[in-house]
Amino acid sequence: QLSDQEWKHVLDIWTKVESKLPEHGHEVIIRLLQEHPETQERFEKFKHMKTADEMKSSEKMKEHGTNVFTALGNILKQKGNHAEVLKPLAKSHALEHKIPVKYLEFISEIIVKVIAEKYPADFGADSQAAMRKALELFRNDMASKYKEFGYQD
Ligand code: CLN
Repeated sequence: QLSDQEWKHVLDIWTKVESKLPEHGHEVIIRLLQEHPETQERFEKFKHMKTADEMKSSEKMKEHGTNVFTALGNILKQKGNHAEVLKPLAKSHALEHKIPVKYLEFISEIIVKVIAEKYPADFGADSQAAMRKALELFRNDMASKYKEFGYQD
């Protein structure tokens, strides 16, 4: 679990992210697919895309980035009491999309990297550490739900 101070770091930086949420969400998805091409195969609607330019001009991908970042923001705002919000997400990612926890690690690293690039002055070492911890908590709780749903990656 995170301390009050750590949650404050997480939610303060998330307020900045929300000022350009669709753009940042879009960028994270593009970077994920570029850096970890195996993740692209999981997306029926994106797996045909060949270049980063194609991804950048895709409104569909931007919309997906928006959905992912909106869902993540809703989870972070629960400050760890996220069981209810997490459940449908764990269910779809385990049973429908078949997403290994490893891929959640990939996207977590990219989220921290992209925020650090966009907001260097507001995302210092303490905030980065707090965000990493929040994303780790999210992943651990996703992993336990995966088990409940009988999904092994
Ligand atoms: Fe995801 C769909 C939130 C990481 C693969 N994802 C969705 C939806 C989200 C969402 C909301 C739509 C509703 C639903 O199906 O459920 N995803 C998140 C959040 C994270 C996340 C929050 C982590 C921060 N998702 C991932 C990855 C994984 C993945 C670990 C592969 C690489 S990143 N997600 C999917 C896929 C879909 C999806 C394949 C279905 C997309 C579609 O066809 O519409």
